[in-house]
Amino acid sequence: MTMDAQPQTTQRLDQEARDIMIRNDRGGYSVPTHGLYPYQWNWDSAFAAIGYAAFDMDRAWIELETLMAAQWHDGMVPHIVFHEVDPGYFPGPDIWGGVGPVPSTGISQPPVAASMALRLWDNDPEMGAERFLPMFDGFVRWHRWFMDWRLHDGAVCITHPWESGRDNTPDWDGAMANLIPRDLGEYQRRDTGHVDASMRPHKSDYDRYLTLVAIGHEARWEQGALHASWPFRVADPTMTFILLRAHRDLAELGRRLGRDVSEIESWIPILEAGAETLWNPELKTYDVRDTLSGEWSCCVSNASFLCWWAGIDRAEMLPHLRRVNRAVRFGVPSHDPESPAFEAKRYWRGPVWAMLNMLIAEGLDEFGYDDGALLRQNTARMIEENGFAEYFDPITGAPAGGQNFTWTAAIWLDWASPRAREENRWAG
Ligand code: 9WN
Repeated sequence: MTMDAQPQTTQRLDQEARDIMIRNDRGGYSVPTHGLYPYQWNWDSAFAAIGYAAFDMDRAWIELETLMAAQWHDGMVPHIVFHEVDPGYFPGPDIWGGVGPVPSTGISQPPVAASMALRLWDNDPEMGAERFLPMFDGFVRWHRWFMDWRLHDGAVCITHPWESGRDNTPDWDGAMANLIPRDLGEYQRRDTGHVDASMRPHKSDYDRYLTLVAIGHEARWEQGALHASWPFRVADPTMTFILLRAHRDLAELGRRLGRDVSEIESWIPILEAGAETLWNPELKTYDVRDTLSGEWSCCVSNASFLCWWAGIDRAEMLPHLRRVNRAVRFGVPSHDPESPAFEAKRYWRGPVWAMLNMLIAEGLDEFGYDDGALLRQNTARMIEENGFAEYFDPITGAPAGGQNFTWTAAIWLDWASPRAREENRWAG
């Protein structure tokens, strides 16, 4: 762990981060990066909003408003909103067949948006009520959609690896192996035209991703029909911890607006109990469980460490965090470096993701652990040395995936930059 950057370095990186966000702004929504991801992604937008808040508060709110405008009739807020068709990304709107008001995918993504909205309000006390009030009911309906369609023993499940945002983590290797892919014929991936294939999921993963999309599309994404027969259903700490925190933050937003928050409050103990069903007693960690086979994944991932963000402090987790971080130069690796499945450059099978670091660190701060401040410094150094990459090799820090990435720039502006820590009351 290292000292903070010099003021000139901070100024230069603050400017660079703002420039990236402005370049990735498509007018009302941000793309995660030019080329590789040409649409609006759900949790990327939530993080983008807090990045904008560092220099353009109005634009920050607009990011969330545009996302919520894509909400489906059943309450779901989609994982990708296809505002303008771009052949550079596959699978596009025709393959997904989303049935919302704007072309979109048929699954959701980790609902960090309410937590980021609370952060916007704290940053913008004068306009917070006015900007959030029109969105409040939509947020409640979205959170209710998770409670209606994604719970298993109180833990939140994903129905597609893309729903968790951690596409190819070893956490679902078992569930993916049990999923029989369809014969999809020839299809052309676009991601490997932008990024080296060694940093991306395998074709066998894509065959399964697309199989799930085809099943959903055929059923017009009608949750009632899909629920019983869906062939991939995995209880996930990412979703469980992030939704639990988001319920707490949405309840706070509702209280500020003078709204009845009893329904939201009633969801909190359900997820608290659900989170404990993700405790793997042998490995002594929060883990993923395949609800179809009942099997544990037996993985320590960066999502395991979101417990503090959710308000849960479990004694065994801190030694795990310190152990995995000791094994790398830049924490938190997305998969345990001591596991044979660890791959330093392959996407969610090892690399470090700055936005998960922020959630982990802030949770640690809230429980008074110095590890949060150390993680912030370590993340800042990783970005100073390696730029605003999509993700990073935890051993060398080498930038990986897409470059000039919106959420890395946003996390820098809101949290990792030494300037942010001085300006923002929430920074550790
Ligand atoms: C599929 C946009 C998204 C992130 C995800 C990340 C990656 C997409 C892909 O990019 O997923 O959703 O095509 O690989 O895994 O977390 O939201 O940045």
